[in-house]
Amino acid sequence: QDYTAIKMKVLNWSDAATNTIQKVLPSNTEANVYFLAATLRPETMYGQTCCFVGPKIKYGLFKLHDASAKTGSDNEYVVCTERAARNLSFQGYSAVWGEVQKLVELTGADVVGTLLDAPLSVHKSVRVLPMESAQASKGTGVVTCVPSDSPDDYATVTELAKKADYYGIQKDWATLEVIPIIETPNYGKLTAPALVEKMKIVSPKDPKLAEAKNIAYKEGFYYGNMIYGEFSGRPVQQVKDLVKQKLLDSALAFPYAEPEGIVISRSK
Ligand code: ZZB
Repeated sequence: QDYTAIKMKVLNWSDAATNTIQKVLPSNTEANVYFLAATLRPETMYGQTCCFVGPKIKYGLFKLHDASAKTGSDNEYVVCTERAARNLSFQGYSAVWGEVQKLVELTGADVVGTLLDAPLSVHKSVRVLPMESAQASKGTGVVTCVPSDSPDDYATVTELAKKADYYGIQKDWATLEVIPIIETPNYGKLTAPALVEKMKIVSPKDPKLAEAKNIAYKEGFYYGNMIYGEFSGRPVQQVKDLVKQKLLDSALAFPYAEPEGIVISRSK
């Protein structure tokens, strides 16, 4: 699987993570830390409203080395799963090939509430929020949330807003405006909310979400037109690579490949 790894820069750590981070990265080190989200849909980045982590998933803070010098300075760190860090180390993103440099371990629950800058998003900053269905064994374990075009994301933010107290978050972290960015002939300007409603999906655990996701992928890719941003008016098929390139050129993202069926990590 060829993902685009999106660098969502930390602006302000959650209370629970602040001390841990201070110990390994004192504030005078001027390090840039990013939550690293793997996406297959770079053209939707305009609509990011939050960043999901699995509350029980173990993440690490890893040193990011930039072989191509394309990812910016050499004082960069990423939050992702150890498994993803290992994959990154085989793709030229660690100082020594195949070796990871872990500074500290964090659980998803620790980082909920962290404030991030989401590249290209219409929203100035977004929060890290819990997603029970986030998978540790896929991508980086970090998922950027685009509720306009991802049914899973829409179902999850709806649930989080409804039960903010239960999830230990502030309601307004989950209620950022859902911006129309892609129009599809069958589902209009907000494909994911339209699908969730039409298929009567009421929870992020609904098994119908798998089918909704497939439909949203196909509709968006084959029939979607951009209605937001500098490529507005053009088909998604044309724009996908242009947005990706724009992110790569500005060092806000880099290519991240996931070897299918190959287990590199020794941890579970
Ligand atoms: C932004 C986005 C916008 C995404 C969209 C999808 C959609 P796939 O096809 O199964 O490989 N994702 C990435 N990693 C994880 C994870 N560890 N756990 C749960 N979800 C994850 O799925 C790739 C997509 O699943 C990624 O692309 C990411 O969400 C999510 F409008 O990034 B996407 C119709 C989907 N639309």
